[in-house]
Amino acid sequence: MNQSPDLAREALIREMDISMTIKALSLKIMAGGRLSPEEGLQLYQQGPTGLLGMLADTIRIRKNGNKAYFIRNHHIEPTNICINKCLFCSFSHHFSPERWELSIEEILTTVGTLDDSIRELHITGAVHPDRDLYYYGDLLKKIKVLRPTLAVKAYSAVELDQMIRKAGLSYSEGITYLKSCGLDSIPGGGAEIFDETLRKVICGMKTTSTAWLEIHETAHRAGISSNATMLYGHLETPAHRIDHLDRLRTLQDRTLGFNAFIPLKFRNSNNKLSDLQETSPVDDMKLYAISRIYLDNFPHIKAYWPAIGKQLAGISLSFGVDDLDGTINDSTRIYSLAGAEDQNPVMTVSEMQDLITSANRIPVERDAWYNPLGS
Ligand code: V47
Repeated sequence: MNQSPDLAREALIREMDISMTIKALSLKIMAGGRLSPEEGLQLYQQGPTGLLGMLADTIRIRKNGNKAYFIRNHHIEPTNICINKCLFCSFSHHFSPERWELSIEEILTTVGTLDDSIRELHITGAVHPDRDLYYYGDLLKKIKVLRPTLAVKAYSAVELDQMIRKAGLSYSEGITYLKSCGLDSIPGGGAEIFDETLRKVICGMKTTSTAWLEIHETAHRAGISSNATMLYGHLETPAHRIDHLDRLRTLQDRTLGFNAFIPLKFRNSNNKLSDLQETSPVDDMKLYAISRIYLDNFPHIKAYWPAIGKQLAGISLSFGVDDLDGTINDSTRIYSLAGAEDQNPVMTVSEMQDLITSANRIPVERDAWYNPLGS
């Protein structure tokens, strides 16, 4: 008699040569249970990568079936001039040979050239000392006049923190204002690592962890959804990673406002942490898997392929990932400056579809809210 895939996987877990603790935790996940931070750390540190991949895959199927999403999108990075001095950053002008500052007119010229099939504009960059809330609000308004149906995902919590505080407003007032200008959602950048001691070391001048979480919570309550990220592979420990995931899961329990979690692999070129070795692909996949397992209330786990390369992004579809971000069209510099494989990140739609199909998933083009688009 044919067993259901879940029963077959449970039987396999019972047969595996692993400790009783890891077996019990694995069966708990198969039964739909939630891991405590201690259990999450145990499974992450002691569970074999293949087992974690299988558990993550089970959760992925339950949440998203065999679909793997992608979006046609474009990035705008308005400036690389930054008040922060993060050790991992290869983007800000302190370390880059060139500094840039796009004017609103220059950004609008780019937006005007975008093909109608582009669904989402991702605007993020550095924290410029002179630009303010009204400048960025004005930019949103003008984009919406030019392209009313283009979804705008803009300004990380770090950028929002600076512009809203500078305007003397509360987070709620600032976000409500930006929403009235056309803000649709918020990207997940600036989360880095939430542990306060380590955060002080790698990005001590940046928005605090508490403020990052508060800004996202405020946005969710204002009807603006967002993403979450974690920068991993620098000085953090497995316990720091689980702590980061736990703070996100706790917030998501309250608001359900996060769409996707995106693990961001630290790349070591052209920054103050360049002597650190990068994580191995196996470490990367194990982290993707534990993220899918631990964040049981996040609908999507996204692989940002410019950060890890196309090949590994394809493999990540077997470690809990159901979203490959976008076509991008060579519009971001954050990862090329940090030494990523694709110095000019572009993925055509057919390349994306082939990558997804070759991982035995069904490619689904989506809009900014994960609604599938008609084929
Ligand atoms: O916050 C900076 C990271 C982030 C490096 O929400 C680095 O859909 C690795 O948040 N090595 C910005 N990472 C990018 C970001 C993002 C990207 C794609 C999609 C979304 C989304 C958000 O990039 C920063 C930081 O964590 N970063 N420097 C580096 N050397």
